Amino acid sequence: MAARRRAVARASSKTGKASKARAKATKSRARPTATVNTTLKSMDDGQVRWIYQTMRRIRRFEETAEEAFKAAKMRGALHFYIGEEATATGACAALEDGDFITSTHRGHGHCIAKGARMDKMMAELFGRTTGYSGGKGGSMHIADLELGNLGANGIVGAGIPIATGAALGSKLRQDGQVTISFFGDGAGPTGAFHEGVNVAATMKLPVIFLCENNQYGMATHNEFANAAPISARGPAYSIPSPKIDGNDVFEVYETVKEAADRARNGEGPTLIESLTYRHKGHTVLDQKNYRTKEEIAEWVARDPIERFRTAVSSAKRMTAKEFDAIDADIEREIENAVSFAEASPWPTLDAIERDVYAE
Ligand SMILES: Cc1ncc(C[n+]2csc(CCOP(=O)(O)OP(=O)(O)O)c2C)c(N)n1
Ligand SMILES: [Mg+2]
Repeated sequence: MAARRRAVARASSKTGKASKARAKATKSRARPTATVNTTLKSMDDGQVRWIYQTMRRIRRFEETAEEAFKAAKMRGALHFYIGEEATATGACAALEDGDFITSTHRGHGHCIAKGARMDKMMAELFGRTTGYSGGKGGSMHIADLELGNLGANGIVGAGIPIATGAALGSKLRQDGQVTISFFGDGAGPTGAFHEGVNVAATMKLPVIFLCENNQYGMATHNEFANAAPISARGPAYSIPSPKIDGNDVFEVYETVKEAADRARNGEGPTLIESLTYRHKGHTVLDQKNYRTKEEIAEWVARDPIERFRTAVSSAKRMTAKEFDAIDADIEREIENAVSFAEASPWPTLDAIERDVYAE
């Protein structure tokens, strides 16, 4: 027992050193202001507002869900996207109505960025019948086919072949629609990744494989689990595979827009590695003892929402008052979402088998 404890202590001190070294190696590489401004100039005021609104909605939705969880108002697992908001938001900003996404277990951000209603999402987390899955699915089972959201997914990597299938459908229908598959670095080693990407590349399907490399799959560092970086894999499938700063909403937007244009022009898939970080643990219950305080602080300092606010304020596209007004609107939306969820009924026992089998 003592020997095991010593081994664990040795391993975690090694992890700590590696984590400190990584924090040093990933020092902020902010893009030149000129590049940010070019993208910002190409956006109209509505788009700029939408990006801020969306990132703030995601953040406040999750902070509120965490409070509710800690107050024992909801059960199950919650995986927070806080810190990663720029990736879903920049990506969905580059899509058109009618395009599709597949999501993951860490899916609140994808759902909100694709236009999901926060009241129906909150009700789902609270386990109420008015939720997206009638209160029986919870956080990891939110889909909205009308919005083109083909669903969150608790199985790591499982959204990848679903996205390939959706893109095959688009190619056959010639509907010009594009699908984004969001997945984590932890899906890199799965068979589903290789099968899904290979079929899409072979058939030149209109799909974007967007890896959110938040650097950890549970407590495992991505470099430990993946033999080669995700962005090094494009040549193996003869597709582009750029690596981008996933906390820079403008860079995400530009990269996904280019990939979507390629897809719509029949040039096939793109694999994007979006480097980001989750501020919180793997789930709401994570002890976070596999990352150093320094590493977390380094990434919190690169908060995508703060970076966006700074860029937009310096370019004089929005004033502090306008930002604050959006924040106040979102507070009201969140309060309404919680009231809606709390006032909604629980599923009844006789509904327990409904939706399990197709009727
Ligand atoms: C096929 C499969 N294997 C293992 C798990 C358990 N599991 C849940 S989340 C997770 C880590 C996923 O890491 P990543 O893909 O990087 O996503 P992140 O949580 O970092 O967003 C694992 C291993 C699972 N849900 N599905
Ligand atoms: Mg990860």
